[in-house]
This record gives sequence, C-alpha cells and structure tokens, in this order.
Amino acid sequence: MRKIFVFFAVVVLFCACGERQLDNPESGKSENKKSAVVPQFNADSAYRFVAAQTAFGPRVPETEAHAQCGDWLVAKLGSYADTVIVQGFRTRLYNDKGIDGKNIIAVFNPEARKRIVLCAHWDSRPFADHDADEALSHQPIDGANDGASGVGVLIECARQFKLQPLDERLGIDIILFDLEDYGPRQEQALEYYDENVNHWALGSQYWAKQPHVYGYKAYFGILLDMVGGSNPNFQKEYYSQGYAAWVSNKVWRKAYDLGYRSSFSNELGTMISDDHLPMNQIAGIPTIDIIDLQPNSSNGCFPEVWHTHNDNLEHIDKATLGMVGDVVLHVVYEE
Ligand code: AHN
Ligand code: ZN
Repeated sequence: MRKIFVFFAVVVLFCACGERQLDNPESGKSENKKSAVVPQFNADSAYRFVAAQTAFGPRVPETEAHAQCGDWLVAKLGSYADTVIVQGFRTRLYNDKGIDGKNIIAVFNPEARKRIVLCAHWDSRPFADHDADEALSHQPIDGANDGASGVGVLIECARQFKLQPLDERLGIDIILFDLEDYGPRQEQALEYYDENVNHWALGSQYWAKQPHVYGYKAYFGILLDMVGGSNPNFQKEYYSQGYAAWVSNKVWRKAYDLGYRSSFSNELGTMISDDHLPMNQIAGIPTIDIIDLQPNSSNGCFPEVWHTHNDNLEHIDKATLGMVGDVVLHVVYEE
C-alpha cells in the first residue's frame, strides 16, 4: 500500500513538473521578468534636478554657467554611478568657428556585455530664435524643457540605479551630450545649409565617431528630448521607427501597459534630426527619440515654448517627467 502511494506521488510530481515545462518552455525567464521589482520613479526629485540645471542660467558652451553645470552633473552622477567619464572635444559650429564641448558619461555595471544607452543633451540654445520678441531673440534660453528635462529624468534614473542595483548582467550608460542645440538661427538656416554637414547634434556626432570605449556597442538606446511639457504628444518619431522600430514598439507597449496611452500615441511622427541620428547612422546602435511632437503648434513641430524664453521652469510639468521616467525604469528593469 505504501509502495503504491509513493509510486502515485512520484507520478503526480513528475506530471506536474512536465506540464509546467510544456505550457511555457521559458516559464522561468518570463516569471523572472514579471517579478522584477521596478523602483518607483520620483517625479519631484526629477523636477528638482531640472530646476538645479536652470538655476545655473543658460548652459551655453564656453560660458561660466555651462562649466558650472557640467561640474555639478559630473559630481551628481558620480555619486550614483560606478564611473563617470568626461569626454572633452573640440568641434566646429555651422559658421566654422571652433568650439569646445564635453560629453558626460555615467557607467553602471561596466563589466556587463549587454548594455543599454540612455541619453539627453545638457547644453541649452544660445539664442531664442523663435521668440516673438526680436530684441530678446538673440539672448540664450533656459532650456528647461529643451535639454534639462531629459537630463533631469536621467539623473533620477541614476539615483534609482544606485538605490536598487540592476542585474549584474545588464550595463547602463547614461550619456549627456553637449552641443546638440547650436544649429544656425532659423532665418539663417538656408544660408548655412549643407547636405553633407549636420550642424546640430555635434556632441553626439563626436561620440558616435569616437565612443568613450573603443569598439563600443549597445543593444539599444533611448534618447529623451523635451520630456517635460504639459499634455505631451509622444508620437513615434520617424527615424526612430525607421532605424529601431522594435525599440519604439517595445517602449510604446510598456507605456500602454502603464496607462499612458493618451500621451504615447501610436501615430508615426515627422523626421527629427536629433542626437539619435548619429547613434543610428554612425555608431550603429538602434536608438529611438522620445520627443514631444506638436505638429499643430505655431512652429509646426514642437511645443509652443520651443526656442523661446518661455522654455523655462514655469512650463515644466512634473506629471510628464514622471510618466517618461516610469516608462524608462520599466523598460530597463524588465529587460
Ligand atoms: C532641428 O530642428 C533640425 N532639429 C531639432 C533638434 C532639436 C533642437 N532638439 C532640441 N532642440
Ligand atoms: Zn533645441
């Protein structure tokens, strides 16, 4: 009797195990993914990181405010990351003038072969060429949304990576590009147009040709630009969809799961020349741009405040920083 019982027990046990295997051959893997604890992104903290940047004043390359903000970013990221690398470079502006810039790279789990790049630009535009006030259109802008918002979200991500360490098999590189926003004024755009030269994204072009690690490769990249406005419209930017559709689709699906369907629309957006272009075209890293696209705005592309003096802290919406940060943390921790 006892022997029969043991026999049945073994059969039942065997069947149970076998059944689980058959149902889902990757059950272990997907269970791990589901149970990955994703830290809570703190939008107040991200907002403070945006405010800290704008408090330095416009971060125009080769100014005191830019240098001071750069030092602050290096120190802040240094307190969260395993290493911070500062990549200084000299490049040429649209008008052929030479200029110095600095890309700031925070490395988490440097030994991991599988890597994800998260990036934003930390410089701000040297002139408000879309401002209605002509006199003020030659003054530099705060760039609270255009620049500081993406950086603020990424510093908060870095803080979370420190609080809740990532799986050791996954490496993250946060890259803050310099000199994204020093393209020619709108009224001079045609005069300086050259089909062979990209006057924007100078820091990203430099890095893509000369990455901080020789032969650097990453699984994919996510660029954040203008992720702090109210009522954002994150359409799937055109080049992102062309070069890295699987990344866009993965990120937008996550946004839907988190309930952000009204901000992450499934529409295909226009072509934006941003820091992700050199990453795709030169570095060969499939990279998407999460960017607020407003085709009905007066500038035809971006939020109304774009490249005006209204791009300041007053027009930053914590809720937007919060949802973008939440999406990024879910993508990373559930990878
Ligand atoms: C152009 O307008 C060519 N590119 C926009 C990229 C940009 C500017 N992102 C922020 N500011
Ligand atoms: Zn800009």
